[in-house]
Amino acid sequence: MRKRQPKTYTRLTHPLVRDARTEPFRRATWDEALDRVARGLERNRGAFGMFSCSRATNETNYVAQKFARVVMGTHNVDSCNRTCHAPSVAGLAAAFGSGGGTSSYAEVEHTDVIVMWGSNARFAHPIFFQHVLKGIGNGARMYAVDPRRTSTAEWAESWLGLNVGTDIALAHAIGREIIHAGLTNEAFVRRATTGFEEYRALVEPWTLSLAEKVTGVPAAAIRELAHAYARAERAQLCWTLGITEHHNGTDNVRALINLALLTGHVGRFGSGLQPLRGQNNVQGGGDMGAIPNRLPGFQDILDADARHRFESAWGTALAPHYGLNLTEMFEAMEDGTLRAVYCIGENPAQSEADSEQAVRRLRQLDFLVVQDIFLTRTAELADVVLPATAGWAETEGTTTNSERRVQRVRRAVTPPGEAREDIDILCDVAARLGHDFTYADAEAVWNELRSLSPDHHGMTYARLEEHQGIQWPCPSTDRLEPTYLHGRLWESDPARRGRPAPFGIVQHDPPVDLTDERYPIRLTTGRRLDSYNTGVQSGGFASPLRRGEAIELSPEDAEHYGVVVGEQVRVTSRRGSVTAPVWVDPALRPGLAFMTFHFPDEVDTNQLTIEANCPIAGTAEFKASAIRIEKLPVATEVPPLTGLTTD
Ligand SMILES: Nc1nc2c(c(=O)[nH]1)N[C@H]1C(S)=C(S)[C@@H](COP(=O)(O)OP(=O)(O)OC[C@H]3O[C@@H](n4cnc5c(=O)[nH]c(N)nc54)[C@H](O)[C@@H]3O)O[C@H]1N2
Ligand SMILES: Nc1nc2c(c(=O)[nH]1)N[C@H]1C(S)=C(S)[C@@H](COP(=O)(O)OP(=O)(O)OC[C@H]3O[C@@H](n4cnc5c(=O)[nH]c(N)nc54)[C@H](O)[C@@H]3O)O[C@H]1N2
Ligand SMILES: [Mo]
Repeated sequence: MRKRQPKTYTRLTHPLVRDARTEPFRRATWDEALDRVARGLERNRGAFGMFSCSRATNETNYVAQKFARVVMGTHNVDSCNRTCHAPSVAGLAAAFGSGGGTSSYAEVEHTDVIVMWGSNARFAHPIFFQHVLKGIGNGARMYAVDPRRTSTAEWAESWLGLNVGTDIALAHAIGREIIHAGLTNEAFVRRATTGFEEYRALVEPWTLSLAEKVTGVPAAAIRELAHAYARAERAQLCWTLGITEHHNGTDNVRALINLALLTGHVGRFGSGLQPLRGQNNVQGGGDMGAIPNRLPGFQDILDADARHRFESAWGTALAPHYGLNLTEMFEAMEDGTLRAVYCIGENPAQSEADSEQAVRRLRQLDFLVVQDIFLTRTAELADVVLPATAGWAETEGTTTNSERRVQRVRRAVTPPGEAREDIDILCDVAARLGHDFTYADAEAVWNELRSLSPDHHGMTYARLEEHQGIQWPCPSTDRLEPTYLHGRLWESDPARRGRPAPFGIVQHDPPVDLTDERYPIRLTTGRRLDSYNTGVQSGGFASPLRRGEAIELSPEDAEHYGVVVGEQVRVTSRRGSVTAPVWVDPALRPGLAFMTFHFPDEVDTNQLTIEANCPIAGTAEFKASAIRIEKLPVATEVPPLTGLTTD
């Protein structure tokens, strides 16, 4: 039987328009397309939202948020960070006042203990993982906390295979064990934190045996991790979506930060907290203000001084309140208060939880413009589609990785057809709406940002070149700061130490979508090494080393349901139903299933997921749905088993 070929996306080469959504697109000139965008936005003033692209440059993100705030008069601007690491930013900001990861990649090479918590970095952050491997080579011990025995976990000293959504229970038990074993860093706790007594009372009920019952992790393994982490001279706690993509993602993050506060594993070289960010420039997008609550340089919109600086630089009044985040923008589409969206390099029709609902809401818009490099499923819903150059290799600018390092990117290849740079397109629309957004080049955008963001002030293009990237904060043009954050917490002088970090008082709260007799299996979703997000940028090729979507089951469940590799099953959640072939993976424990969302054109996984959102960060619980599976009559062949994509 023929292998399923992933859908091929071809590059957009010219603008597309149509008069009605029922009509096919027709090719248009840039002038006509941009006029239509201007008209569509103008008539929806006051009901507008901007989705900004986390693969595009900092300069694009800066201009995109400025467009929303200055041209459209709204803080409704956001990006994929909302579906991803918004809880990390919120949790870190609540504890330390800044949402960035505290350490540098290379520090994992010079540390004693590395905890990879809900993070499959071997697949999703392979460059960082090279540093982890060097650290292990240098003698560091690595612990993996993940419901699946991932290919990251294969490298760990110990794998803590917890039940999905029980991370707070596990973290609290570790905290309690550290306290009871007398391993608290008392001097640090006293000087640099607040709320310890409340925290001690909070974790007290979480004995190792209660935690074992709730999390499924043997008490001895919890104890071992607690002792290793607390006794280590230096320790790095790294986490990703296994922590954040939950209805209580920010609470999860706070529970992990508590462990660093308890042991003093933050604010020193080799000790810190690393939320490995997702897309190449999602850190930068947020730093540039493409989020609804911060101006460029992570400056709070509610801070009147900061607001006034931007008001005088931009010559416009800025509302003293937060805008809607991505999740709230989708809700506002439902009730009709958001009627126009400018979507730059996002594919929410396939990446949002409960995608059927997301598509229905996008269809309800009065006007949708999509600016992308491919004709995505989201673009297929649009009124106007604008072809952009790729932020990678086709555009000048900078991006910021998850160790806060700003690096130059350059145009190395000629963009296809009539594709134009994201910034140029935005500036042309701004002009049509009466705003002069003229910039000579990307560097001019960057210099405007530098004049408004103290954290970026010292990073001229020339210096970025000279140092091969610079990490923020970089306030001065003649000095570099330490490569880790919050060293201040170790200062003996209280004035220099600044605001102490509060312990997060957060409770264990299981997933919203409960398993029961009708939906007995816990489905978690995530990534594979050989594919990228909704597959737009990685679809289009099949090889013997690559397989398409599958529902991955434990050997025990496969036997229980009487299904074998390649057999088609119906997978049903409380939201929807899809058909997918079975894959059997010994990395899974009974009762747990795994799917990616890389092949939504073949199997739309997000029809199954639940839009249960973290109330603080707005991130959906992609990591925990309840499903059932039913065997289908016809067997279908899937590509042969390979080591590469199994985890
Ligand atoms: N190859 C590849 N690399 C990528 C991407 C890609 O699509 N492909 N996407 C990029 C993006 S946008 C992002 S955000 C990152 C994501 O990078 P990761 O977060 O590492 O990737 P995921 O596979 O989504 O999830 C990580 C792990 O969380 C585990 N998990 C699920 N539920 C729980 C839970 O309740 N608790 C715990 N502790 N763990 C749980 C899963 O089993 C999974 O192994 O990857 C980036 N890099
Ligand atoms: N089930 C499930 N769903 C998930 C997740 C999960 O773990 N499970 N993870 C969530 C996460 S972490 C994320 S980040 C989201 C990702 O969600 P999205 O960001 O919506 O998905 P991508 O496939 O990354 O889409 C990126 C788009 O940007 C375009 N693009 C790339 N470069 C440029 C550029 O320079 N300019 C412009 N204009 N466009 C460009 C690409 O062509 C592509 O269409 O998915 C979320 N959805
Ligand atoms: Mo992400």
